[in-house]
Amino acid sequence: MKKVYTCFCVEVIHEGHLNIINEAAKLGEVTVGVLCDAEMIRYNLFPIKSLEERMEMISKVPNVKRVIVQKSIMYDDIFEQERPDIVVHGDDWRKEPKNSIRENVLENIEKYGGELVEIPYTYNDRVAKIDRQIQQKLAMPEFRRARLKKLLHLVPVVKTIEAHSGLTGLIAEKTIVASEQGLDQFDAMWVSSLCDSTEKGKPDIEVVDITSRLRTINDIMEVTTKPIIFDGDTGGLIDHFVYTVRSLERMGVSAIIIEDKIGLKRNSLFGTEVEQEQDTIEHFCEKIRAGKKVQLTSDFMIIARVESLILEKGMEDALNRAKAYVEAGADGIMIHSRKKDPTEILEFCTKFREIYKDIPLVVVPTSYNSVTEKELGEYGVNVVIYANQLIRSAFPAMQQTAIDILKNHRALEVDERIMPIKEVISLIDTL
Ligand code: SPV
Ligand code: MG
Repeated sequence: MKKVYTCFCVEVIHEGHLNIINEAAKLGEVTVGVLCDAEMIRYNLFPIKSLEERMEMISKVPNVKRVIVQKSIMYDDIFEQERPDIVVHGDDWRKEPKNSIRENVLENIEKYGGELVEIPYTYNDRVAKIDRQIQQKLAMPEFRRARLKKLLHLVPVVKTIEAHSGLTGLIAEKTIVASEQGLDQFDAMWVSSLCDSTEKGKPDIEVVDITSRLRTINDIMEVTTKPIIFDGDTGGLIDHFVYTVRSLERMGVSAIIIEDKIGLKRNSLFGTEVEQEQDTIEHFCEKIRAGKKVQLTSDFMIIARVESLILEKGMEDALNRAKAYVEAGADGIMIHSRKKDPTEILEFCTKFREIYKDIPLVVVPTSYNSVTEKELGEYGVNVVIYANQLIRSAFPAMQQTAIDILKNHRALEVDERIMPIKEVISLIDTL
């Protein structure tokens, strides 16, 4: 009997999967590799069922002889371990970025021998409906809200990118790249006060009211499934903050980050160039406690943002405040800096981790942007937020196009570098 291998990263078994297994069984004895959770996430498939449940589901399918865990989306370990005679896969992996997995299989076949058999992919209304049902489940508030806490256990660093509209939400949701190590994508979205305000042509001073901010979140939620971390600025008055917590939690937002400033809030990247007042530890702790008291689920997180380094109050102040906020019930700490190099952030992380091993740490490497996610992870960072790069890339591109049309009195000159209309209209899926 030939050893036939196929990998599954699915939540339900539909007729297309059964077809692949049945075809594989005609070629020999079938082993199915079930992709582990961490790799499912990198593949942009957040697991709804646990690994054990997925393995059990597949082991019940007729014609499956063995079920094993596949630990990487790439097949190197599988070839080394299993030496399959035949790898079977649906033929839907020829386009980017999935083609890198296909190439990896072909490279391994060249190295170890074997054969690749591709089965025509089944796509019909029934299969499409199942795909849509899974997407819908992922988008439901209960599931989306809980996803951030799950991610904190599943990935080394939660890679988070800002979204300020449905369109940027789609970019955060769907962008996926391939490298030799496998596939990669963003894990979560940051609804930045800076970008949400900028998008509306307003300064980042809490002038965009909460109703409007919630509408932005709703636009993003309509077209995405990934978890949302909301930039709650100062959180406002405590009496108002509790309502914000309730609204966000009900919508399915996973976390709010509030910063320890009071009065007219200005963007942190101004630092001490403008007047900004830090809240007292006592008052800010009261706000955290009030928020924690009203939330109804254990999934929602209130993360406290320490502005001591931004306001040049020193490392000791930053650490004291972080400790006080954790003791008041904060589910995580965000530490911010506007220095060009990450030294003070890394020092804070090292010292914080000496006290708290597990409290999530969040950073926003806008100024100190040479540091990598991996390096930050090694210092105990759990969430890295790319807070404003999408709006900063869109704005100059749009501005240049406006300038060029004005200069040329026509749009011909800009046409080459802008997205073809055909692509724009097919960018958005219809139901
Ligand atoms: C935001 O994105 O709005 C933030 C991060 O709060 S920062 O702009 O760096 O203050
Ligand atoms: Mg902000």
